[in-house]
Amino acid sequence: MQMTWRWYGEGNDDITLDHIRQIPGVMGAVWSLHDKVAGEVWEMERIQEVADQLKAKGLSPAVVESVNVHDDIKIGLDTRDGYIDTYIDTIRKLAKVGVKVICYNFMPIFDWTRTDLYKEAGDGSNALFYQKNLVDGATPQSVVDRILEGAGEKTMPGWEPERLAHLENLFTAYKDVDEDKLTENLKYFLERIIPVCEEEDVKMAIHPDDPPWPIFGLPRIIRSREHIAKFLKLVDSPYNGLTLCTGSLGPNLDNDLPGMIREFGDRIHFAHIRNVRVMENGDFIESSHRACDGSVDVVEVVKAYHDVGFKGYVRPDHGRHLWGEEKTCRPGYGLYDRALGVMYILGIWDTLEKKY
Ligand code: CS2
Ligand code: MN
Repeated sequence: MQMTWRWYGEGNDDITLDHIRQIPGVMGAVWSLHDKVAGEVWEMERIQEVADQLKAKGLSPAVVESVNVHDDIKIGLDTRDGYIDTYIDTIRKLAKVGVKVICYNFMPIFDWTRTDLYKEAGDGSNALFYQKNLVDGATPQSVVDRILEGAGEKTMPGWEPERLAHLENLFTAYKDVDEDKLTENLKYFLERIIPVCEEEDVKMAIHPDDPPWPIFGLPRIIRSREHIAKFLKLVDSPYNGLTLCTGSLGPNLDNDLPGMIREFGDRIHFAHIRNVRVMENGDFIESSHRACDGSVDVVEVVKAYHDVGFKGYVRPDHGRHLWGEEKTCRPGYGLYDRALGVMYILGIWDTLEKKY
């Protein structure tokens, strides 16, 4: 496996490339043009600029997370073809600087959803938290308000205030989109982009839904073994693959994560490894990567990757906020707990490889 680290870009992340290159084993930075909204053109000069910054520090630019998909594509509007053309243009440009994997998601309106960005964990640290009854019994607007208030000045992918200002219109636009329709629209998108990916040697890696169940009546279609098996058949090409995120699939305890890795291993291009502690009432908090701290058996997860001979990219997904860093870091993206996560994952991997 090839260890990477998510980086939000020069001037947009208080963790610098110099910090990142000092974390053992990290060979690449997972990047994006974070100021771009879904559907916008990515200029070649901007892409080249980031690739050069990474290469200057000895880091690979091979993984981009995310190139976001415009709502018109997910809803299936006539305007989708223009947005798909733009998406294809971005794939071709990214290929030119050595990008090999593009992570994206196909969740309507909301990306990952939490009710508290800084839940006290009891030891002075805090972490992202999901309280079920606050979503089940609440309006979408109240959840948006909670998240945007918690984020303060920081921008968070998937939670763009400009887009979410039109929440009611977005819900109206999605009113006829059920699971089947969303799946059909995903197939339409994939049928156009995957041939280009094959030509350019860029692998698409869809990110699972987080949390792995429908919220506010919106369909979610990448959230279980069955959904993933169906997704992979929509376009049966190695270029149509997965970002297997244990933290996103993990809150549903029925999801057998090592089993999924063994079954879908050759279609997993990007592994997000993270732990969550699921409580009896279904609430969950993000915990340290250590297996005994949460409900995801991270040791078994890494073992499964080892068993299938995983050669793809991996990153520690989110981390807790430690030692006061929540004052400066983006929610879930502090330095310390993710760095500890890297070391835990590599510790398991090296033991399995006996490369020491
Ligand atoms: C990420 C997602 O921070 C996160 O939870 O894993 O925002 C992820 O980048 C997207 O869902 C993928 O498009
Ligand atoms: Mn993830």
